[in-house]
Amino acid sequence: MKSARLVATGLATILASGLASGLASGLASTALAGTEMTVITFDNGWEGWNGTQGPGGTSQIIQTGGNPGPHAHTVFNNFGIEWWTNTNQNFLGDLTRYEQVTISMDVKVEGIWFFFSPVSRNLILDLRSFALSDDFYPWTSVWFNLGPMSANPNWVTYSVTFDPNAKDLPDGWGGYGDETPQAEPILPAHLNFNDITAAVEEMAFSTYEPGFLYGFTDFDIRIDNIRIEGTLPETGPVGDLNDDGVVNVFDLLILLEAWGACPNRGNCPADLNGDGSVNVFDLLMLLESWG
Ligand SMILES: [Ca+2]
Ligand SMILES: [Ca+2]
Ligand SMILES: [Ca+2]
Repeated sequence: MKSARLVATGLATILASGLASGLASGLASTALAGTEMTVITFDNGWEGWNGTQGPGGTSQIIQTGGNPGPHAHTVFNNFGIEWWTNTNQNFLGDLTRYEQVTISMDVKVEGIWFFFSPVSRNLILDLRSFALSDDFYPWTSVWFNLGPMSANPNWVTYSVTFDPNAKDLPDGWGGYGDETPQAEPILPAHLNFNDITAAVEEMAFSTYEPGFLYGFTDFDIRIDNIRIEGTLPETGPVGDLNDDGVVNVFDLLILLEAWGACPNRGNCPADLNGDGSVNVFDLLMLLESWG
C-alpha cells in the first residue's frame, strides 16, 4: 500500500508539472531496431563508392545486366583493382556499435587474364584506418580473404560475418600496418582487431592481398549489391529499468526512487535521457513505452 500511494502521489505531481511545462508531446522513446542494413544496388548511382579509374581502364555504372538491373562494371589493366568508399558513413566509423556485422558483395567475373592466360585473384575485404597508421604504411587495416574470383557466367555472393568487438583477429582475418621479420603483414603490436573496427575510415573490396606482389593483369568484372548489415545489441523498451521486457509499475517505482540529481553520471539507469538528473523528462519517456 505504501508503494501504491507513493506511486499515485508521485504520478500526480509529476504529470501535473509535465503538463504545466507543455512537455507532454514530442518525446521520442523508440526502442532500437534489431538490425541496420545498407545495400548499394547502383539504382541510385555509386552512393559514395568508387571503382578503379585511370589510364588502365574504367569503372562505370551499366543500367542493365546486374543482379538485377544497374551495376558497376570495371574493365582495367593494372596490378590490381579496388572498389572502395571513404564517404558513405553507413559502411564506416565505429562498427563496434554492432554485436555482429555481415559485409557482402555480388560479383560476376567476365574474365581475369595474366598475359592472355585466365587466372584467379582473391577478393579481399579491407577495413582501413589512416589515423592509426604509422609513417611507413599508408594505413593500418584488418582484412579478410573472401575467396578466389575467376571467370564465371553467374553472379557469386562474397560474404563475411564477424564480431566487430573481438580483440584478437577472428579466424581468417589478417592485419596490415606492420610486418614480421619474414615480411608477413601483421597488425601493429599495440592494436587489436576492435581498435580498427572502431575507427574504419575506408572500406575496400580489393584484389590486392597484403603480402603479395602482382604483375599487370587484365580485369573485366561486374559488381552489385555492396551490403552491410549490423546487428544491434538487444535492448528492452525504453524505461524497462528492471530488464523484464515490459514497462510497468515496477519500473516506475525504480524511477521514482532515483528521483532527483544522479549520484554520479554513468551510473544512473533511471536517467533515461542522460541529462544528469531523474525528472519529468525521464518519466514521460517511461510512460510513453508503458506496457
Ligand atoms: Ca543492381
Ligand atoms: Ca520492467
Ligand atoms: Ca534525465
